[in-house]
Amino acid sequence: MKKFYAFLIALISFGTMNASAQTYYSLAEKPFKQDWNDTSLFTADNTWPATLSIIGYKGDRLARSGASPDTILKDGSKTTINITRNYKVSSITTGGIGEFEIADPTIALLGSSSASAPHIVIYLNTVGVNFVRVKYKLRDIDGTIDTATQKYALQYKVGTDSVYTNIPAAFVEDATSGPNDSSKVTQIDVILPNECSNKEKVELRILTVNAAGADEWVGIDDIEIFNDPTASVSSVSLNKNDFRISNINSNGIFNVQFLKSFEREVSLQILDMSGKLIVNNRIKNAITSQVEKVDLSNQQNGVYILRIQTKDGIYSTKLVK
Ligand SMILES: [Ca+2]
Ligand SMILES: [Ca+2]
Ligand SMILES: [Ca+2]
Ligand SMILES: [Ca+2]
Repeated sequence: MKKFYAFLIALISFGTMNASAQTYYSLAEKPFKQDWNDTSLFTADNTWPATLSIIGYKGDRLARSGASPDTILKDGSKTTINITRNYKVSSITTGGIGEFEIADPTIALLGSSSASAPHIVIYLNTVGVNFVRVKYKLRDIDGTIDTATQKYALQYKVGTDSVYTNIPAAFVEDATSGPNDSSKVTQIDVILPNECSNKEKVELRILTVNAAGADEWVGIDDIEIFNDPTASVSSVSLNKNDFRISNINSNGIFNVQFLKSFEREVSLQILDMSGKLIVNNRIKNAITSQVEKVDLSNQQNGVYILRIQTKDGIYSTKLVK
């Protein structure tokens, strides 16, 4: 019996050690950047150096074939850790995660029956950071005859959360072109929800699922994650002419009018300058001319941030009450 308890304790402490061994990259110190252009980062297959603060998983049995990755929220950290180094061509058909030493080096994911939901997890410490902005490129690097509808999702998990939360503005319906084409690049640019701010442990997951038919390799490249302290007008990726903001009375009632229609869900948020979320509206179908009222009449006079996130990017501006 004693032996059994000793074994249990050993198991528990091993589990704890394992978890704490991960390096949560401190964004307060400096921006996180990874372009994979150093082709000597990986020194062994299936090993992700702790200094990367990224681990790739095969996601074995995490999703059924053809599922949409935004619906897969289960943790995948018990699935196989995977990276195969030094690929030179995209004709490789082994599913999982590859390091490609091509003209612009990158890591890339390929779904398959065994790699049912390949993904990478980025480990972050956001203490001292109010606005976490995340940018990366999804690159079709697969110029073979293979062609699939290769969906991609971005998700987050905070602290001891057991499941991930999906970020609709970062969802991609198909990151690939083809057959016989590898030109498509999709730029993702989102600011994380406020619950990801000021946390010791934030896990970001970029995931695809084994698609119907022969999957295509998609690179996850030029990853940049940084503190965007004011989320100011200079950092927008949407055209300011897509919106008309009007202050309809001095009590802090504003109208936000959409001057174009947006596909999928749009989020409209108001934050104070400390990053606290005051208004969080999710708009299912934003259509041209639609008006959303924002009521700050119960708030103190001051400067607020209006942030609109769509699948096409972010629009952000200041509101003064
Ligand atoms: Ca690169
Ligand atoms: Ca290499
Ligand atoms: Ca392709
Ligand atoms: Ca497939």
